Amino acid sequence: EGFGPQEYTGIKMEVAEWSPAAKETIGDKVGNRKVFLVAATLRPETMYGQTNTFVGTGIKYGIFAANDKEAYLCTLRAARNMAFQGAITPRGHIEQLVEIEGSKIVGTKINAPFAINPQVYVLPMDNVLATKGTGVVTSVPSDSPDDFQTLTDLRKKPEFYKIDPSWAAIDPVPVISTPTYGDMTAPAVVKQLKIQSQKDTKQLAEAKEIAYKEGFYNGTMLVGEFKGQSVQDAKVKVRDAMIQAGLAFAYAE
Ligand code: A2H
Repeated sequence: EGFGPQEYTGIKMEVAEWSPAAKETIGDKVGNRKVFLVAATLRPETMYGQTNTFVGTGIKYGIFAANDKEAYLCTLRAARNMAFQGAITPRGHIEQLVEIEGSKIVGTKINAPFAINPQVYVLPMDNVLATKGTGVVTSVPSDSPDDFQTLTDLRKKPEFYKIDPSWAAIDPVPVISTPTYGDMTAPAVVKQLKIQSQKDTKQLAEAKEIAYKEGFYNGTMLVGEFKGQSVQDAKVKVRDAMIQAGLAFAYAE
């Protein structure tokens, strides 16, 4: 981090069913356009194991026209970047159809590209930064310590987080095997570092580093088209396959 642009994959997750609060805010403002939540990820090869999607409840999002047929939900900052990178057309121009708070998006059901669980719910995460990526984060609790700990917190205190427990019902899915941690790298690292909650941000940063390196350098795919291949090989192939299928695009910042 810190030097040069970060190359993300923008994952397009079509809305299958809006939460009641989102439905009310949106009304007929998006017209006939299909709406996609767009998440920024550095690990497209983990999308098989997506179990939720996270937003920040205090973050302001927009729904932006991407072209005549589609609209993207992300932060205004990300939409501007997309417009300058050509992911939103016409290049350099943005049209915001709706402004919506993260808290209202929670409970929305979306289609998760390439995932073993094809439909998942939007949930709140404390540590989503408005200043990074799109403000939307795919949850892959098998391989991301932050995602695993957030899911654990949400399951422990659904009332506190104002969620329906059924939205957090999908268990982590094994996607990548690593020699040191097995089929569930993130839960193993979280346990090893004795992390208790999302608020343990220092230990979570360390866990993220360990899990990322172990997965990238030593991981093997357990599922999908590139099963049996190394993560280093599969990463680019999964990304290209998703882009080819119209389910993702390159996003840098
Ligand atoms: B990654 P970097 Cl399986 N706020 O995707 C907080 N976190 C954000 C974010 C935001 N606004 N936007 C993206 N992210 C997360 C998958 C994943 C990720 C796995 C394992 C590790 C991992 C599934 N979540 O990231 O600061 C996204 O989570 C560890 C590096 O730009 C994105 O990739 O390095 C990652 O942080 C980008 O973090």
